[in-house]
This record gives sequence, C-alpha cells and structure tokens, in this order.
Amino acid sequence: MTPPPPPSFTTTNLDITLTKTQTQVKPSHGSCGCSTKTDTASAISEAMQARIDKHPCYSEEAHHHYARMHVAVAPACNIQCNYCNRKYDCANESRPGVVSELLTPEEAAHKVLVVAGKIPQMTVLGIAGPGDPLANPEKTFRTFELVAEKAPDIKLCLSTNGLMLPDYVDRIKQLNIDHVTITINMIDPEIGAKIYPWVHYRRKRYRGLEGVKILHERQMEGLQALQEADILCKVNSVLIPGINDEHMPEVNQAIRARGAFLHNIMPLISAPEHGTYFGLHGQRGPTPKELKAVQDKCAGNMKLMRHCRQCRADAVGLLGEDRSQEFTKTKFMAMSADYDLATRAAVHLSIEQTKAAIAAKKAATRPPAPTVPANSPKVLVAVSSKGGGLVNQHFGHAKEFMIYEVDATSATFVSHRKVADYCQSGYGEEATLTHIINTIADCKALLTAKVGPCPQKQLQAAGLIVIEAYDVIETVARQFYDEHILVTQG
Ligand code: CLF
Ligand code: SF4
Repeated sequence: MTPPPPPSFTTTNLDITLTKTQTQVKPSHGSCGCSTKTDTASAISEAMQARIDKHPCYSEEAHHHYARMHVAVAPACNIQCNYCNRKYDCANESRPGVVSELLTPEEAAHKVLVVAGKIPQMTVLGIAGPGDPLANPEKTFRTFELVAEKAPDIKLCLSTNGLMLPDYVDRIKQLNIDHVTITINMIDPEIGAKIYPWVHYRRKRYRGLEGVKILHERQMEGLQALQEADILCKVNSVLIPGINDEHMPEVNQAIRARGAFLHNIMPLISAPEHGTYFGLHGQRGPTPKELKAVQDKCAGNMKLMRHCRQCRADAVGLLGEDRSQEFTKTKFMAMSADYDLATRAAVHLSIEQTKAAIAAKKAATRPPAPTVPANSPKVLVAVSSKGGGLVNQHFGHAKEFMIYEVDATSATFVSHRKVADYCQSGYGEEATLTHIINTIADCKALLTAKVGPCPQKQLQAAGLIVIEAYDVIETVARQFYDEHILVTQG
C-alpha cells in the first residue's frame, strides 16, 4: 500500500530559516527566549510527558501537530445544565448550537479506522456526547473496546459530567482509557443551584440543592478515584460571569488537591438562538479579558489548558480545524478502513523529527541572560498559523488568531480568538476587516506569513506593528519584542 502523505509540516519540507521577516536580526543579541514556561509551578516528569506527548488537548505543544476525533455515540444525559439545550450536543465539551449525527458503536469504530488511515496524525479518540458518555455506558465502552482491538496506537479519551463516574473507574482502567475529563463548575452547591436545575440519579430526579449536592459529591469522589487509579484527569469549568467567576480559584484549589492534571477554564457561550436557559435569560459569557484574568488567577496553582476550541461531539482534525464534513455518515460508510499501524508510526516519527527541529531552533537562538532587563513589560501579539507551531498562514486565510504574551524572557501562548475569514474568494470584506482589527486591537503586533498592502495599512493605522515571517512562532515573537519593545524601553 502506498503510504499517505505525511502532514504538511515535516522536517523534510519545513523551512525553519527566517525568510521573510521585515525586522532586522541583531547579530549579537540573538532573538529567542522561547518559553518553556507553563502554568504549573512543578515540572512534568518524563514518564508523564510520554503519556501526554501525542494528546492535542493535554499537551499544548502536541496540538500543533496531532489531531483528535470524536464519535457521537452517547445521546442520553442525566443532568440539566442551564447552558445546554437538549436539541444540541453536550455543551460541556462542545461548541453550543451544533448537532452531530448519532452513530452505533460499530459505525463509530469503522469511522475511527477510516479517519486513522486518512489522517495518520490523528492519535486520540474522544467520546464527549452528544449527551453524557457515562449516561450511555454500554454504547461508550463498546465503542472503546472495538477501537482498542483494531487500532492499538490510538489513545482513548472520555469526557463526563461526573455523576456516574465513581461507578465506572474500574472499567475505565480496565479498558486502558488513560484520559478522562470531568466538567466541574462549582464546589459550592449554592452556586451550583444557579447552574443545574435538576439531576437524575439512580432512577430518581432531584431538584435544586438536593440534586446539586449529589452531583458535587459524585464529582469529587470520581476525581479522587481517578487519581487513585492513576488515570490522567482534566477538569473543564465553564466560566459564567456573576455566577462562578469569583468562585473559580476555589474550584481550582479543590481539583488540584484531588490530583487533577490540567484545568481547562472555558468561556460560557450563550446565544438566545440556542434556546438555553442562560441564553434566553440574558446571561452573558466572559470577555477574552475576563477569561484571561480568571485563568491567570488560577495559573499559579496548576497547569492550565488555554488552547481548547470547544469542539463538536463529532469533531475530526487538528484542534481548530473542522474536518467533520469530510466524514459524514454517508461518506465514511462508503470508505474503506485503511488503518495501517506501520504507516502511522512512520508519520508520527516524522512529526517527532519536526518537533525536535523546532526545539533545536528555539534553543539555538536563546538570548544571553545578561541582556534581559528585569522589568520588561508584557505585551500581546496575534499570530496567524495553520499549525506546526509556525507563523505560516496568510492573514487573509486566518479563521482564528493565536494570542501570545511576550516579555523579555518568554513568549507564552494565552488564547485563541476566532474571526471571520477576511479573504473570501480573493476579495477582502471591509466589515470583516474592521471586525478582525477590533478582535486583535489590544495586541501590539500581528505576526503573519503575508498580508496585502490594504489590510496592512489599516492594521498599522490601528496601532499594530505588522511582521511578515515564516518561522517558529516563539522565535518571531521574541525577535519582534527585542527589536520593537526592548529598544523603545531604552
Ligand atoms: Fe476530545 Fe476532550 Fe478528549 Fe480532547 S476535546 S474528549 S480531551 S480528545 Fe479538547 Fe475539544 Fe477542548 Fe475538549 S479542544 S473541547 S478539551
Ligand atoms: Fe447538556 Fe452535557 Fe450538561 Fe448533559 S452534561 S445537560 S448534555 S451540557
């Protein structure tokens, strides 16, 4: 069989030499203080690193290179969240307002083998809905069993509201599901009562505080049990301004104490057209600034996930790219399952070589410590990237920008911001450009592979320095900082 082409960014075709930047490199100063800084005080052990290396959600670095897919096999749910409308997928791990095609475990397993053949960098299968996977245990576990039998190199991942988790930790362990997400929005039931109107537990419906207490106790018990079973646990928390925003550091503290590996604080998305209780009652989501402020408050305590894309329950591809429409039920059922372990291993090796080349480039350009002033200001920069950890996308093709916080010693990823596609069929839309500029107006610079003269002028008029480059993101960010911020600081 002819192996499929490797991903578009490999050591063989990656030009990681700075080719087009408009800035000048200062020969003696160097340019890169590429951050290995994380949101956790403690470093990750080698063994732990190996467990998360190819998981795009658990490792920020992996998300530039490896993809995940979800299969929608779990329709039922056992609680009600005020940000959820049962017409759509579970909003705990999905973008609200999206409906997935429901699959049987057999259909789902076939889909996984098809996708694993066509997208060999897909390394993780997640089950995240459209309801709660553990409210549908047989369908969920049957799917995992079928996939584990046929595709042993795919990591299994599960996302749940936690109500039934304590009952299934043994089964999760037995099936070698190494990554579990629990959505925990509160540890104070009084706050929980504003989020959850009812809970259905052991054939009985509990309303208000009574139900929330059960949910809270079961979530804590489940989290503890995962720790004892040595299963990696990520906690998702939906940030709801005025309800749990000030409470979030307490949630962070509690989950950390029970061994959670990663905290993903994600914004509430509530539009009236989604028909959720919050959407219909005017409950707003946080602004990017509010979200970042809460994330920063929790960042000292444990590792935070900031690259979540709130994907669909049938998502396919790298985080941020949506290839689900290539694999609708009609399409994938007509495709053959070309899963091949050796081909996949070769592609993964090529990705690892790319990662090593990027790491070497970063290390080689690190600036000497004495040149770094202690009190350098932090600034935000917006980056257009189509993956690989590179500035490698034309401004006009960006559907989202990666936001990095840069100072004299580090360049740290902080969030993504979605925008409408400016360059539609080659014609820039004026209103779209205004929207994009407003979205990144708090940034000092735009780092992009290329931008046309017209948008460039308007970006500059809005106060952004435009840097055209094709290189490792942190390298370009640090170079921009050294040449435009450090010099102005004197
Ligand atoms: Fe899926 Fe979730 Fe597993 Fe990832 S998603 S079940 S942990 S494989 Fe990832 Fe998507 Fe965010 Fe979820 S970006 S919504 S955190
Ligand atoms: Fe909806 Fe998910 Fe909450 Fe269930 S757990 S109500 S599916 S958001």
